Amino acid sequence: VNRVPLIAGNWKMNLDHLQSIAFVQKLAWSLADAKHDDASVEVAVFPPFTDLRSVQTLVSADKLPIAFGAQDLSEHDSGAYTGEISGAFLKALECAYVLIGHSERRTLHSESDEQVAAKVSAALKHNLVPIICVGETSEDLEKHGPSAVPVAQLKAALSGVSATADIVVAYEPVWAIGSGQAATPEQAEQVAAALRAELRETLGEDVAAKTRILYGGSVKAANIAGFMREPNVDGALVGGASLDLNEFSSIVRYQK
Ligand code: G2H
Repeated sequence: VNRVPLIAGNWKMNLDHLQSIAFVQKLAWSLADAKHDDASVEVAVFPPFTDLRSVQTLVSADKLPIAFGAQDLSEHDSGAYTGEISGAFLKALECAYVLIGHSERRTLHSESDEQVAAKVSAALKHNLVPIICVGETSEDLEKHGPSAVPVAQLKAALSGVSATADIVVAYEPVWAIGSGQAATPEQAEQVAAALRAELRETLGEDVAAKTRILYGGSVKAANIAGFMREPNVDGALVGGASLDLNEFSSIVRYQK
């Protein structure tokens, strides 16, 4: 199975409105300059909710080869949920993807495995591709070894998922996020292989073979190639380095 690599930029709550729009336009120019082929590497950005409409307008008006998505969604469809954004709203904005269960959501907003699973189901119901984020803390790593916690998180997140679902998994060790201390490609591969085995067990061979597994945590232009050489790593979820156009463009243009 040929899995098209995905390079995804998680902007978190960083770029303001004008910066977001300028970034997408410049990224498009940079991809065009480099004769980027989106059939060989898919590029996606994850702006704050408030910039999704503007990004959609820009991308659709100029048919830019840039996918986009939201950083979170509500597990509910509609109703009295002040401040929440539903999958239906995101689909109406033509989002392709939605990040679910990023460690910052799990930690700072106490998102449980159950809530992550409910959000995954909500995303699929609205035809959004969930990017299911999993990862262990350094204490987890010491106590349980490299893949136990990410695999358990994935298992929980898949509880309402059917064997035909279109999903992406992102392995982001918490100790590597924003720390400058990325995992080694071998560490990423070891966990990615365990996550693929879990997909095989839970959803079957077809989903396991087609699902892209990303590595995230201090990815930059200088280390992307090593991750992309690993057979079970199919792309990257990039935080800090996705805010710098040259750095992000270089990541997209990685050479194995
Ligand atoms: C992990 C990652 C992006 P960074 O949060 O999701 O961020 O690349 O800054 O470690």
